[in-house]
Amino acid sequence: TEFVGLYPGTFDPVTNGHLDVITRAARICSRLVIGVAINTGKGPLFPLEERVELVRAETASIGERTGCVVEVRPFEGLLVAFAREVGAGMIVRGLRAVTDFDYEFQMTGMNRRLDPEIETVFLMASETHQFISSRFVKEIARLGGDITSFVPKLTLERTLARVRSSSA
Ligand code: COD
Repeated sequence: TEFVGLYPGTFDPVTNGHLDVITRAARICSRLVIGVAINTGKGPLFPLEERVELVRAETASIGERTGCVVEVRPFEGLLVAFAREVGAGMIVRGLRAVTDFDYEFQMTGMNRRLDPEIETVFLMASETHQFISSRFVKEIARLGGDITSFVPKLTLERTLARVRSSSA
């Protein structure tokens, strides 16, 4: 039987922390949909199309390595509605230290109220990737710091290009 998971996020940009969670999720799902949210509220550095393109490129080999069918799709609107649309019974979230807890706790509770049949599960990244956040990756890049160990290769190039063009 199919076991479909949905991993939603802003992915602005995708980091090694996200890839770690995606790899773990791919090992426990037969199909994994990675939902890239429009999320205009966060004022993203990358337009939606490029966030989708980067997540696609950086996750291309994960499906082959795990045997899971990995799909990357943009979405707008309610997360639980998108989960239903793609047939996912499980929402996957990554959990970092205590700071993530309050936000994730509220989100899980609200989503459960909206659709009690969809479970949210939390996965932890490895110790090397646990502390990475898209927000700090962008800040460090803007300030001229080295982000090579935080993001995959194509994303690194694109982030540096974006930061350069936005400060010019
Ligand atoms: N280690 C482990 N996990 C990590 C790491 C790391 N280093 N970095 C990120 N993660 C996890 C995050 O905790 C999160 O679970 C996931 O990876 C994605 O992270 P982001 O930052 O790209 O995504 P978010 O948190 O901005 O995504 C928010 C959503 C888009 C899911 C949310 O806004 C949403 O559901 N929007 C749709 C509208 C909706 O339904 N709203 C009501 C919600 S109750």
